[in-house]
Amino acid sequence: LSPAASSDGAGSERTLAIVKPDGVWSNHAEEIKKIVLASGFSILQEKTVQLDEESAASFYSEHSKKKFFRSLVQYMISGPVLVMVLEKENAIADWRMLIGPTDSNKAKITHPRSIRTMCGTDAEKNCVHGSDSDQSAQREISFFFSSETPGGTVMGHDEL
Ligand code: IDP
Repeated sequence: LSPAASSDGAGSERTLAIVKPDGVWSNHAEEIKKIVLASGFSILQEKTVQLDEESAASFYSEHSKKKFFRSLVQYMISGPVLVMVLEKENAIADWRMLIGPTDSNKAKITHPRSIRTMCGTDAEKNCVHGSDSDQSAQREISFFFSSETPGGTVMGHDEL
């Protein structure tokens, strides 16, 4: 397994999924993993991590100029997150489709069966993350899995 590669070149693709702190606290992680597996994804790697401020800010650095950035970082460090590398054909788009739109309140209207409808609260506390492109997937998988998580504490590690 090469964690930096999001595709093995044989039609299957990798993406990074995160159950964010609100999803972990509300006990949705196991249910989300069942949905992942029932939807045909393989979970290649997974771990539970308590991010610190610096690493959460680095993960979301593309949003550093946004008004919601500080709040987003505080949200992401408010508790442990479950990070998973998912693999299947078309994994990036299919996982984004399963989680639904960014704003959980919009998801409730437009994507009633999405994961963000199930466990998200609003535009910030939306329960789950999914890489938005092949480039993001490669960066995000490397961020969490190519070495020790920068500035975070690994609470559980389960390499499948
Ligand atoms: P995505 O997670 O659906 O790809 P992005 O636009 O990349 O959405 O935003 C990253 C994260 O920042 C979101 O998942 C959400 O937690 C938070 N966020 C995005 N837009 C807003 C907003 O308008 N207000 C508060 N938080 C937001």
